[in-house]
Amino acid sequence: MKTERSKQLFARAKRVIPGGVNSPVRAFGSVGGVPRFIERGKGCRVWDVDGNEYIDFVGSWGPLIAGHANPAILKAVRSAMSKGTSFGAPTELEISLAETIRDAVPSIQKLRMVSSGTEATMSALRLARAATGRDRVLKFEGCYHGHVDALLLGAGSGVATLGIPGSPGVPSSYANLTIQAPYNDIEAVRSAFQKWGEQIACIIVEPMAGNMGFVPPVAGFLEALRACCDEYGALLIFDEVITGFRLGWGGAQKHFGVKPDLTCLGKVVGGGLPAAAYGGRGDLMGQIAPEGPVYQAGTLSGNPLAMAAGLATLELLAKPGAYEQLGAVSARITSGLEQLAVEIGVPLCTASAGGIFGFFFHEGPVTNFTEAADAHPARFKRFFSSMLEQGIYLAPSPYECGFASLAHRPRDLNRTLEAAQVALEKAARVR
Ligand code: HOZ
Repeated sequence: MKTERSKQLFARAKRVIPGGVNSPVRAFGSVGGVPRFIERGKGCRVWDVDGNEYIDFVGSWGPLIAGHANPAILKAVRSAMSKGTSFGAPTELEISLAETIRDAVPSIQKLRMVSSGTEATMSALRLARAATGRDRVLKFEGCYHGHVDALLLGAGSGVATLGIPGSPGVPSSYANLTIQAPYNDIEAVRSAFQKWGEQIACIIVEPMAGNMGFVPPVAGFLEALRACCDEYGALLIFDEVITGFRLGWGGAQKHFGVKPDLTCLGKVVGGGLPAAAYGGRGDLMGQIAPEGPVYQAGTLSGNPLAMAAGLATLELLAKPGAYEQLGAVSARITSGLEQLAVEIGVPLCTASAGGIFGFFFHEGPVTNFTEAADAHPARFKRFFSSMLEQGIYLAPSPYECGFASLAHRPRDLNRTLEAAQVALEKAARVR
C-alpha cells in the first residue's frame, strides 16, 4: 500500500503541530506506522491522500453514525450555512435540538449545548460540586471523560494508549480530590463512600465503557451506583458522549432503566460538527447561569451548523429500524470475529451493543481496565496493521471501541471479515 503522501504530510505536520496531530489518539502511537491523512469520505468509506480506500469503523470517533457525507445531513448544513455560520445569539434550531434530546433521554429535563464532550463533562462536574457543596469526585479506572483536569487520572483512550501517568500540569491539590475505583467493582465504590461519603459530590461513569476497549457494565452495577449516590446525597453523572443516541434512542440510561442526575452527550448529537450537551434534573440545571450562579459559557455553543447537523442525524435515527440495523452491523462483526478466532485458535473476546462493538485478544471476560490491559498488545498491533493494509480502518489502539454506521452494508461486512481472517491468522502467530 502506498503511503508516501501521508508520510510527507505527517513530517510537515510535526514541524508545526505537536506530534503532527490535533488529538493524540490520531497519532498511531501504539500501533506504529504512519497515520493516514484523509482526503474524503462517502458512506462507510474514506480515502486517504495516497488514493487508498478504507471501510471505516472509526466514524470520526463516533459522530458519523449515518456515514460520511450523508446527503440529508449535508443538505441541512447547507441550508443553515446559507443563512450565516454563527451569530452568538439564540436561534430556533438550538431549541429544536434541545427539545428532541429532552424528549428522548429519560433523565433530561433541561440541557445546555456546548461544543465538545470535554466541555460537557467539565461543566457537569462543576455543577455537581456547586449543587452539593462538596469537592471530591469518584471516577473509574479506564473511563475517559475528555481532558478535564480532575478526570485525567487513570483515564482510558489516548491517556492509556500513550501510557501517560496521571497528568502533569494538574495541581496535586486538585488531583487529590479525585477518587478512583475499578470499573464494575461496587465494593470498591462502597468502601470509598464509607471513607469519604460526606465529601463526594458525584460519581461520573461511562454507563458502557468505550475508552478501554468496549466494556459493558455487569448486571446491577449501574443500579448500585444509583443507590450509593442516593444513600450519601451525591449526584450520579452518566457520561453518554459515546453511548448517547448510539446504543439506542435515549442512550444507556433508557437501555438499563437507571436515571442519572446529570448526563453528558457529544459525538452523535453534533452529527459530525462540533456540538455536545449536558443536562439533567430541572432543579440542578436551574443553577446554571444566567438562571443561577454556576458559570459556563461559549462563543460557538449552539452553533447553527452543528445544530442542523445534529437534528438531521437524530431524524435519521428516529426512523423505524435504524437501531436494529446498527445492532445487526455490530453483531455481525463481533460474531464473525469470534467464529474466525475459534477456527484459527486465537483467544479473543468480543462485545457489542447498538452501534458499538469491541474485541480483546484475551480469553475474557474483560470487566475492568486491569483485565483490558492484560489483553495481548502485540497481537492487536499485528491485527490492526494487517486490517489497515487490507483497507479496513479501525481505531489505532486496543483502548478504543468500534463504531457501526447506517452506511455499512452486508458486502462491507463480508469484506471486513475476509480481511479479519487474514489478520487474525497473522495475529495468532505473534507469541
Ligand atoms: N474520545 C475519543 C477517544 N475515545 C476521541 C476523541 C479524541 O480523543 O480525539
